[in-house]
Amino acid sequence: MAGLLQALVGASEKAAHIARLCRGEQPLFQLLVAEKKGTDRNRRFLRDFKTLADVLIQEVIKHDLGKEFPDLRGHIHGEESNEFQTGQGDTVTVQVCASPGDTAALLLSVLEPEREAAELLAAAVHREVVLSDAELAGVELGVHPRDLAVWIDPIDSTNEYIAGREDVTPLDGIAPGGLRSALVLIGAYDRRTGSPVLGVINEPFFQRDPQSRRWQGRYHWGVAYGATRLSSLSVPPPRPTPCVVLSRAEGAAVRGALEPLCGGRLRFAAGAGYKLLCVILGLADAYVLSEGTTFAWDACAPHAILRALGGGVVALAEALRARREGDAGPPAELVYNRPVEGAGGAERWANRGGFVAYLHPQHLEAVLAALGTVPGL
Ligand code: 2IP
Ligand code: CA
Repeated sequence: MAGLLQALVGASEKAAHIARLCRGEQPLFQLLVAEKKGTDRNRRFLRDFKTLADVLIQEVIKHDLGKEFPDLRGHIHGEESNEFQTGQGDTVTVQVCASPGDTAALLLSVLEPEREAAELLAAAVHREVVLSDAELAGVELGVHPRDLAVWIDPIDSTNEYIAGREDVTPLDGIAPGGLRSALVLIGAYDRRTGSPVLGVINEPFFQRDPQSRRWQGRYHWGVAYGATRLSSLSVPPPRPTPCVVLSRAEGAAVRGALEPLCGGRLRFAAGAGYKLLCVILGLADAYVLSEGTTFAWDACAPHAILRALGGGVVALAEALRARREGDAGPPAELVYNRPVEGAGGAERWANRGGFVAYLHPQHLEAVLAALGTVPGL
């Protein structure tokens, strides 16, 4: 099916543009912040935020993909609900309207009295993205949209996006936090098997133009369908001693078990998507997460790219159980079409039991062996 991957990339470019626009308007940005409530709360954070940018970006992606590929309608899911609570306590359903004027009017009901900001945003929502990417234009896929569904994380690492630190120095190429870790993630999975098939990661804040000081982005994509493996990236070589990236929230037992394996090369970074990207780019050899604090929308797109490059994301608790039971076969990968039984809200789509993301199978095996003795895992 020609055009679907290009459409995902185009949607991610539009999303990245909106993400930059919202950060560019500092007084407006303050208005955009609303607190997450109830079951949508990610239990890790005491205060978790969603922004109008988040909600709007998700709706734009849904709208644009659904318009071009009607077979996908009803099968595009995301982290956010499109209900936005205004400072006055009203609920506004954020959506893309028929014209930029109508969209601006809807956005103004949230942003009042910032008319100019609402109009800027509406223009970005209705803008047509033209990609000039010859390699991407040449990709033709043998997969039909009616067999696929989509997970969107409109802005992963929302906390870093809101805090907006621009001066975080990378360590061996890995930024421990800051705007660099805010990413747009769009992944398509096979509706029947739940396997990730197409992935796009967009980095809206990749670097600043030295002259204009404006943020410039970049994107990466991957395809893993049947025997087809394609990516905008090539496979980085494995390090003899692996480098493992972790969340700062990871506990002492996991850190302690992995440290000897890495010869001290444990790295810490914000953002689930960003840590997965570090593995994709070869900045780390594995990303280990021991808890169910990420969701389908965090992992689907990066997972498709990892598969395109010969790696994967395996369910950690399940893999360790299988190894303990003497099963030495390839561990089960995460799937994206199966909600957690008995769970409600965001928890339905939690990656329960954690995961290991890797590029080279020998690193996966080494990580599983190191974690095999950790009590409670
Ligand atoms: C978050 C975000 C966090 C991550 C968490 C994700 O998504 O990526 O940074 O925690 O697991 O669900 P950590 O940084 O400790 O890995 P969002 O920002 O979209 O809520
Ligand atoms: Ca996320």
